[in-house]
Amino acid sequence: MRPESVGKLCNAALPRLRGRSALVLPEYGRAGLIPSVVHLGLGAFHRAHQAMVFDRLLTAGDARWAVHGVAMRNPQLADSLAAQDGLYAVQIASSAGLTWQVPGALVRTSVAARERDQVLAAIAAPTTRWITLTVTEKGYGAELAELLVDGLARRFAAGAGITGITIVSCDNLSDNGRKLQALCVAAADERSAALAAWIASACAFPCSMVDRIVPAATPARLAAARAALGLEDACALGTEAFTEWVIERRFVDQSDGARLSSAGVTVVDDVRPFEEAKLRMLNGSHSAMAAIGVVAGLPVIADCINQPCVRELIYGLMTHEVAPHLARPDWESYRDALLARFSNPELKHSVHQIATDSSLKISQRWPLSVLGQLQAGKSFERMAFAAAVWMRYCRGVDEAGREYVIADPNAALMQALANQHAASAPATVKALGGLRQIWGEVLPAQPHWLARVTHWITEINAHGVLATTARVNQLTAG
Ligand code: CS2
Repeated sequence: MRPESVGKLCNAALPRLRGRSALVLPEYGRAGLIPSVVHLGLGAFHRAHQAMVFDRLLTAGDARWAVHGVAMRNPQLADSLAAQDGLYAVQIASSAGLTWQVPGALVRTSVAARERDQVLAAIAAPTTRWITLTVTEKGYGAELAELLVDGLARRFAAGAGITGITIVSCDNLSDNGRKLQALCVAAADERSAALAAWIASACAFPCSMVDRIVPAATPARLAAARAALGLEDACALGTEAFTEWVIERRFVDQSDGARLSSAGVTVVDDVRPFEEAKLRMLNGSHSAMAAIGVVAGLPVIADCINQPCVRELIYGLMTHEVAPHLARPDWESYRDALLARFSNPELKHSVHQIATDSSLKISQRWPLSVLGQLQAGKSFERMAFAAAVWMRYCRGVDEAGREYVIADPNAALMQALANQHAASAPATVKALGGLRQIWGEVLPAQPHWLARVTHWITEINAHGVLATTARVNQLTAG
């Protein structure tokens, strides 16, 4: 017998969901909402982070935060969301238990590669006030610049009375607002100096730090959504209770700052202390655990941090090698909160997901801590070990002999270098540790750094990653 068919999550199904326990639904009418925010990079993170802030603003009665979500290339999610009227369920896992929320901010979707004109029209629409972006580290190139500048040029061409847009990068890049502004202004300048000047002066590019752990959806999560809603939801996802958005006070409409604050966003003059702490403490630890987890065969972050030796390593890394160089004052409580977040058993955050694009992520996450330790004449053993595990990760085969795919634009190079030199730790370090786009200019020329990375590769090859983790802890104890 075929299983009884259940309906699909959509506007018409909302009344049926009212009254279910541990489920929060949109309390505002969605039908007449006109998008004021264009989001580029419609994926899990945006839907569990910025879209939920915009949902709070809509709930508070400010109708100007509905979202037109744009997938850059892949139509699958955008089409599934469109079939559900932009609705999806988010499972929120805290120590108090599991709750569900269906945010209602997403009211329209497009695919940039398929419906470019819709996206340009949305950027040019006078009702559009904001653009947010989660296009990942590798997204900040010519293709993005061209899309944004095409849209902004159309807006500019409308002439007198047109306002600029607040354009907010929500990717894990240091100085993300400045980088995006420079990219757009340079691309515009190739077409017209007037357009470039208008973008530079009329649009605002605040830097922002975003934080919420949002693992990619799994079939288990979709099944949990079906059980919780009594409906089919092809777009359900899971996240933690913690969420943080720190944004620079730099808006086209100055009153946006107060509005965002009322929805739980921290608006500051300088994002840097928050951004640095997040990139180096959270993301830095994540990348270290991702490499350890893949090579040692621990599938999710909670498996890694629940290994006492990994926990000790990450605690020591944050305390002794990362935090001394941060300006964020409350770093001890930030660290302790991170350890608790990493061990959230419900998240099931895949180490492979975090290891994706590692060649583009590490430069933001590790080298500045190592340089800080070098300058201070302090130990960087844990960082050297993390670098060594990453080089072992580049081989594409774990310690049990299982092969895995390295999802990275530089995968072919990484794998070739790692395997070509697998028999020699110094040669591995010379090849992979010499990649300046990852390690910068200084570290590839630091003999002590290279020697310690070489040492840990030798140890990993002899004893395995987890036993070597314990050795790093022993060496650095006391
Ligand atoms: C992770 C981040 O995949 C990764 O590289 O480190 O996505 C991390 O989960 C988020 O930045 C948390 O805010």
